Amino acid sequence: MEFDLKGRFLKMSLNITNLNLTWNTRRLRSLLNSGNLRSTSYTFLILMSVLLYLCASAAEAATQEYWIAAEKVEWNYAPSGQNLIRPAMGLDVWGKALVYEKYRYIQYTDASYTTQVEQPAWMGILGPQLHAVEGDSVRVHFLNHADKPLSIHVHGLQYDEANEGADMKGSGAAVPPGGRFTYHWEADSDAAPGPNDPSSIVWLYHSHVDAVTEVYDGLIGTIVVTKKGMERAANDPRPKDIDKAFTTLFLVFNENDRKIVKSGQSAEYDSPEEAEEGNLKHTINGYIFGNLQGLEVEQGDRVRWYLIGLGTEVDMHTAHWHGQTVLNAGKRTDVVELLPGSMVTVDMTAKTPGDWLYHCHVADHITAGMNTRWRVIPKP
Ligand SMILES: [Cu+2]
Repeated sequence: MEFDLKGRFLKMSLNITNLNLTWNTRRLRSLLNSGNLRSTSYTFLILMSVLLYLCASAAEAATQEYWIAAEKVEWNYAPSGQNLIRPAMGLDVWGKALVYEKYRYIQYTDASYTTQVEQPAWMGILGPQLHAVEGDSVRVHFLNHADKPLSIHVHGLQYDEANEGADMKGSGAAVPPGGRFTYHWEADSDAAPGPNDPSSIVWLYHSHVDAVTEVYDGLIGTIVVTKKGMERAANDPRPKDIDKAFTTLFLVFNENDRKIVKSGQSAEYDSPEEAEEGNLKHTINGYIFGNLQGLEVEQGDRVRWYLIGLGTEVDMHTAHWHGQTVLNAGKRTDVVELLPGSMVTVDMTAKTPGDWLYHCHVADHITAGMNTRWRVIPKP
């Protein structure tokens, strides 16, 4: 079943206009017959204005279309096998097992689901970042390539119950293995940046059949909504007032009782307590101890950071940049608090060249490897 709030609205308007047209053609003829030319011109002008307005609205309303599959993957929390922040300390108990069975959202170019859309390295485990401009419709064609029912539930955008992707409401709430569903969302004004927001804001999407399990599976992505008029071009919904954007997810993946595919070093723990701790992967975008790579900007770049927090009670994170402050809803800081489910968008202009730490400021999380680097390359 397809449901499109905006499409329906436009169709209804056009139908009403058609009725008016019929009515007005008749009226026009009778007016012409009666010789009342002033009224005729007036009616004609109104009619043309309505038609022009409707054509303009139709041209502006874009539909952003995406093809996303859920797939089973092997995920390595530290592909380098090293602690890249403090090499001498190693990966400690968190390095005893590194590769786990996970699920991911993978973007494809079209309905054939044959050509994957490449993602930059810094996105890590995140699913594709979707984009829309305020007023756009979003259609996500979802194919479940995995082995259990999954869904896509989006935050922030407008949808009806059939497109909630959760709560056992219709076939979109649990797409079976091999099944497909097209989600219809509206990036209306309630999904767009508010008065204290920058020109674009970030929203989460994730699987919501068994939401807790599926977040730990890795089925997490984001959608960015740009304020109307701030898009780069008609075919580029990204905001035009920044040079670079990064999205970072702070999440302690709980791998206890999950399936380890391959042992990173030696999965033999000294005690059950150590095993339990070792299976808590304190990640930024699914990587620990500096294994998240590619957060690079040039000196002078206007950089936007979309920050996401997810998880449980241990997931009280404080994202901290060395070397640069950020503007958070008009307030200056270099630490941003993130609770599970948080979505925060902050801006900076990268001033000082350097190889800077970017880490969670919670003491236990620093020890467990929730850290990486972001680099400011000097302008030649
Ligand atoms: Cu933390």
